[in-house]
Amino acid sequence: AFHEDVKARGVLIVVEGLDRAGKTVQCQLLLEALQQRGHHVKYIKFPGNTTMKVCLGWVLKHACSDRNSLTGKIINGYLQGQAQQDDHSIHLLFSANRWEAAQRIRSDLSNGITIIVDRYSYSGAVYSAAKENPDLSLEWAWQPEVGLPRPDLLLFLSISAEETAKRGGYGEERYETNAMQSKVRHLFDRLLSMNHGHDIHLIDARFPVDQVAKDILNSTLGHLSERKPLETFAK
Ligand code: DGP
Ligand code: NA
Ligand code: NA
Repeated sequence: AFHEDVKARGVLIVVEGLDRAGKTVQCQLLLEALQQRGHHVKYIKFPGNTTMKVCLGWVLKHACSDRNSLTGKIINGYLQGQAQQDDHSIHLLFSANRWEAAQRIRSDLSNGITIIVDRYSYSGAVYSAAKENPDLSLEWAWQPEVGLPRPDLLLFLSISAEETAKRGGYGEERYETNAMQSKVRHLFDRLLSMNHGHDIHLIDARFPVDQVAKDILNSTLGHLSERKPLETFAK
């Protein structure tokens, strides 16, 4: 029976990248493409309860993270600049927001549902480390992620901070400045070069939406028959 469960499990796919790399739109297109191929797919957006500027209606319809969770509300106020938080404290709240969803991710996967995750532990570590608080290194920032479900596939939408800045004015959110985004990009590169033991596909996100979507789908199709047990982020 154990082997039957493993065989039937869904695939955990994470999409990461800078603000305005196109993650949410690409998550939507991937979800639709996989559904058309007959897969049972869900979408989760982290952090929960942020202001959704892209595809608002679609996100609200499909997102299964708890947008009104306790941590989601605090994170939202922080991102909107309505509340100050100690760097470590808000870091742990972002992580807690992912831990709140961990059990549901596990059970959905074991029920054969493939999950597309819009930002995950990688954003968690790099956005906090980019603050250059001397007591908050990338290594420290990664630790609360240890033990969370490890994705089968990480799709990194690769684009420079300069390129995303050209995509129109940033919104009002706390981290949406050029200086912050270039630090974030640098730290993403550092974090991705550490071996997490899973596949990472760099997707060139400078191309038009349709081409990026094609690259993402091609990267994903090879992973849908994966039958290994779900792993967690190791120490
Ligand atoms: P988004 O709705 O995807 O644009 O995310 C909102 C902002 O929050 C974005 O600038 C990235 C940042 N962010 C996402 N996850 C985390 C996290 O775990 N920790 C920190 N510090 N920032 C995060
Ligand atoms: Na954002
Ligand atoms: Na987004």
